[in-house]
Amino acid sequence: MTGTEDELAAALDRAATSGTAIPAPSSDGTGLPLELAYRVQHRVVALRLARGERAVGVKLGFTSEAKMAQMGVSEIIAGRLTDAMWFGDGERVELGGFIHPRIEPEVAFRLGEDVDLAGARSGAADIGDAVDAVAAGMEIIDSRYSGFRFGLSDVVADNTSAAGFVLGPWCSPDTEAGSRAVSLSVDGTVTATGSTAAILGHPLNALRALVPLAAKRGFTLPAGSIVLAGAATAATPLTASVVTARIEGLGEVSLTAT
Ligand code: OOG
Repeated sequence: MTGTEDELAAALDRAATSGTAIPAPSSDGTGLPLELAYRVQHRVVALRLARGERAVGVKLGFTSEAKMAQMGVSEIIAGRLTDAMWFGDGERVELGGFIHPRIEPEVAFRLGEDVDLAGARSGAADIGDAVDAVAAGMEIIDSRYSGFRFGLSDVVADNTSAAGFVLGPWCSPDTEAGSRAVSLSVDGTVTATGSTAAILGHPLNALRALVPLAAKRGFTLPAGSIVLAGAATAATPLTASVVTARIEGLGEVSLTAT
């Protein structure tokens, strides 16, 4: 990578706010250490928070084989969600501000209590016990990199392509989220199907995998945090259409892209 952490964070922020892609930092062949990539991500998120956005949760990436295969990446990553990314169920989403958005179905958890990452790291508590609600959701990803092409550290620096999300009605935390059929449809045509079992065997395993990652990379998980467990299917390009995700037992969620 050429340039400093601050320069890369500023370039990623400009790319997001202007809807103009930039080359991935690793494309110059120099590489970007993962540690540094998470520091860039923190700066990118800090720029959003400085504009008045509020941190509302965390998203996981590459928790399924389908996603790893689609993007050629094989390690779990995490990024931050803010209130500005949050669309209401059924809401209209303007595509104009995005670069090349894609959409994917997600299982969402809500944490009812602060997660003590130091304690959790030593295996003292199961983060699953902190979940107070679960829902079907969708995530809009929009890589700030040209051609949606990147290496692992590049996408971490780019806040893991996080660009938007929508949540369906919350269900009881006792609702079984494992081995549930998942589908995504665009104007009524199914574009992706899968099972929540593809998410590390069970979406709760993704939530558990977040704990050491969050502790290591300086994330916090306060009460009220939303956690997107990562897509069970490959992502679908988001074009002007009505998109609906259905997760058996959790219900459905939609948005209208225009
Ligand atoms: C990175 C984000 C991956 C997921 O659910 O696996 C992700 C990307 O594919 O651009 O959000």
